[in-house]
Amino acid sequence: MGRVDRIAEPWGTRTPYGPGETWPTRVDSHLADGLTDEDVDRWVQSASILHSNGDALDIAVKDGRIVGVRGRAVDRVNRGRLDPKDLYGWQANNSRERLTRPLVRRGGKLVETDWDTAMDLVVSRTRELLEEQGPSAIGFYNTGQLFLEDYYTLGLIAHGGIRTIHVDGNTRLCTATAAAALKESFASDGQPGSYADIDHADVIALFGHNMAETQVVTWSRILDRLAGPNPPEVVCVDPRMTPVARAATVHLAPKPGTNVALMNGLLHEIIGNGWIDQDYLDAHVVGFEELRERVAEYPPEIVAGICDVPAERIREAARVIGQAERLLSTVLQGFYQSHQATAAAVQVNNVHLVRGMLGRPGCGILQMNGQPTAENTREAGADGDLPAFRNWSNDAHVADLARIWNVDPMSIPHYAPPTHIMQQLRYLEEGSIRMFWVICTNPAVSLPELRRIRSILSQERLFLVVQDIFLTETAELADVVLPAATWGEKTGTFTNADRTVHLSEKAVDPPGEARPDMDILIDFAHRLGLEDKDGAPLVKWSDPEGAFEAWKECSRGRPCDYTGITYDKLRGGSGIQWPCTEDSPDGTERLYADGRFYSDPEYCESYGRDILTGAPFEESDYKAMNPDGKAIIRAAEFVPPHEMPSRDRPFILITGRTLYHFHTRTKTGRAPQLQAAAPEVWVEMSPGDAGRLGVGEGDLLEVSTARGSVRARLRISEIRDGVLFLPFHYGYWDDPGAVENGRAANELTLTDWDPASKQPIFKTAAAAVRKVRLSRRGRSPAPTTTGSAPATPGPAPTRGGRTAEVQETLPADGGAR
Ligand SMILES: Nc1nc2c(c(=O)[nH]1)N[C@H]1C(S)=C(S)[C@@H](COP(=O)(O)OP(=O)(O)OC[C@H]3O[C@@H](n4cnc5c(=O)[nH]c(N)nc54)[C@H](O)[C@@H]3O)O[C@H]1N2
Ligand SMILES: Nc1nc2c(c(=O)[nH]1)N[C@H]1C(S)=C(S)[C@@H](COP(=O)(O)OP(=O)(O)OC[C@H]3O[C@@H](n4cnc5c(=O)[nH]c(N)nc54)[C@H](O)[C@@H]3O)O[C@H]1N2
Ligand SMILES: [Mo]
Repeated sequence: MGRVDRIAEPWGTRTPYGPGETWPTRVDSHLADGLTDEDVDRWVQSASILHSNGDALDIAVKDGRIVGVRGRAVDRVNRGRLDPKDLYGWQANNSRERLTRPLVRRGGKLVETDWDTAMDLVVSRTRELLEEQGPSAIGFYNTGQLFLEDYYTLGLIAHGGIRTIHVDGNTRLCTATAAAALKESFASDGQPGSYADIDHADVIALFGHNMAETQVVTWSRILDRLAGPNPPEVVCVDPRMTPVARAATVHLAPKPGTNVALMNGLLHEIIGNGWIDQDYLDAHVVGFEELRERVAEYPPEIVAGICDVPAERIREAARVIGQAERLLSTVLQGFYQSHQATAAAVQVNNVHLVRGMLGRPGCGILQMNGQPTAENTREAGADGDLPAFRNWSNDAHVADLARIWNVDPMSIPHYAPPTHIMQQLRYLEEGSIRMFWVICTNPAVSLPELRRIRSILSQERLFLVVQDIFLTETAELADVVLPAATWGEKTGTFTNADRTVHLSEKAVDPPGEARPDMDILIDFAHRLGLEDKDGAPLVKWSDPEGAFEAWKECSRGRPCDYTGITYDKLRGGSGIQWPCTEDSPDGTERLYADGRFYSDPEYCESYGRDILTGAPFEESDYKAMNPDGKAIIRAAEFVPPHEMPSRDRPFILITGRTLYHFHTRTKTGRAPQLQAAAPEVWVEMSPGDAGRLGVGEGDLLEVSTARGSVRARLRISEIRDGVLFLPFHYGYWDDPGAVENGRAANELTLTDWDPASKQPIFKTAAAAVRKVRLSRRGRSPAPTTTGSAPATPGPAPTRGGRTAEVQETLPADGGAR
């Protein structure tokens, strides 16, 4: 039993273990200052909501308020551990700045009102638009942070009730590429691997994934393997010296935007050296010849020139991956948020297919999620796809969904692909979308090219509805603001990146008149009078468990089959991995264990796309590949990023995260320990570049691109030369004055996306740097414990102090098992 400052030591105490052993437990808990376990009235089961890891926890309640959290030792995902955002982030629930009443715009200002007034306004505007312009005047933009039950309700209302094709989630910015890459390779979404693969792998490769900061607990699992006997080798592909890079056996730091060339180089070596499983390829895969021919054009010397990585290092990485016996790969935003996102992510799948490394312990692919419930956005169809991975271009799938919803198949829009958010923005700009309902996302900070976003969202002719828990930068622009209840204040389920479903129970009442998102949506549907084809209410449930039971029927027989799960089964024990059915009542650890894929043309979620142009394939093209039950290899050539550095803008700008904050900081910015650890935006630059520019630690710099500029203090870090990094967490809600000089990284990013997944490019832009002011004390607000660690010691180490102390209970203390 020990107390650890988890701001200073985010990964906590090591519990080493060896290959094939069970990861030991370590129970982390943090309570409000001065409280002990004895003070807690009750513990309520839940899971974390500030990343996709799915760490199971119990919420501590005292006097009707949340007062802390404790990890759940019984859970397969975290075995008791929690990350700093979860340990301290719950404090935001109790913030006095929570929205407690609906707001409507009157005379240019947002004023408080009652629910009837606000909802009647939304309903009457919806009705008008449906009559005047039809369903395509209405767009929904939601999130990866609601619960499964919310999404399924939203998908039904938007697709089956309003009948608009303009539905997307912020998952477009997040995991659209994960979904796209899985659809290309395996003909359906669905995470093949399991976190338990970490226990068995002898090589773990992380592609554009700073897991140490973004899935902190899963990284602790890798650190525990690294600290134990027979540790795995780690390969890291990231232009920054992240904690992952520091722990790596081989670190490749490519020029941003060159991932496809790098992957082709690795595949060139793997195939050239015969590190392939020909039997697996013959039995389970189509398309290998095309890949062999394509990657023949990418010997390490050529790739070294494109990526600016030594050829020998590429060979070394290929050797480690090629000779692995149990390879686990993870992929995230360094690959997904770039111009060839799907093409690059698919090459990681290809490595596993050519090596026959899927479906066995230690052999897994994690095309990661980012947000806590992004998986459910995709499953339930709130990202625009049809629920339960149904194929919108397969009429039989549409008819089947219509049967479940009891609507006419023709009323479910499927004449074209769902409108992704970047296209919706265009329609908003042109004025064909007139009502835009934003739920649980903050686009005025998180979308690219903010000047444009602000101008689109503040148009007079647009009716903007924002459903949030705080008055965000986006809510400030709304015509109606609906106050939501959130995690801890409502019940529901959600699914993490390795398909583990958790139940999160209501622990406390929401503040004021705030209401659960699902209740708001159902209220809207009833007020609008949405009906099924027999005139009964379209939405037939009124509580979360009712929604879950309805969803189970929708998922029956599909890859994400939930029919074997009940709320009761999720209570008390561990989360459960789908598919979970009568035949697999304990869930399914790994997909594709039998080498059979979901690619039967009648069953598959997608007929695929050209991964370079995004053009969808027809059913006949797909059938011609003969993929029935087999996985599909798709090769891709490298294409340079669209915006390259120039004389005027010589740097490549990348953006991303720090361990201590979540996105636009509406929650973590209100948790004192987290906010203090990373209080203000900074910019990272290499020692070489700083020397050439004559700037030093803490100097105030202006970073500018063709879109705008941002002022940030300098941290000289071990990022590669020629590259700048900005965290994207810092908007304007806690510093409105900063708009003038720019503080949000997305002032700088560009309106452009991957043609296949439509995921925007947040990880390459050409930028210039100018010195604004020298720092007297040489202080930068960047954390020292993370990817932003200083290149040379000096800056004061990031510490949390007494209020950041966390109780860690180790197996040796007894009781934690
Ligand atoms: N602490 C924290 N954790 C989070 C979140 C958070 O906001 N804060 N958000 C959650 C969400 S929604 C998401 S999506 C995930 C994101 O998790 P990650 O993808 O791990 O996070 P990022 O910082 O966006 O990007 C990862 C890395 O990509 C690298 N990179 C940039 N350009 C390139 C490139 O061209 N090639 C390669 N190979 N790498 C590149 C960056 O240097 C960065 O270290 O995190 C989740 N977890
Ligand atoms: N430059 C740059 N931009 C990026 C990225 C990047 O790496 N670089 N990453 C992208 C990625 S991967 C992501 S996921 C997005 C994230 O971008 P956003 O989704 O815009 O970020 P959040 O701050 O998580 O916004 C969630 C909002 O929902 C509110 N909220 C929280 N809980 C609830 C609830 O229960 N109900 C309701 N109704 N509201 C709630 C919060 O207060 C907050 O305003 O950013 C993207 N933008
Ligand atoms: Mo994300």
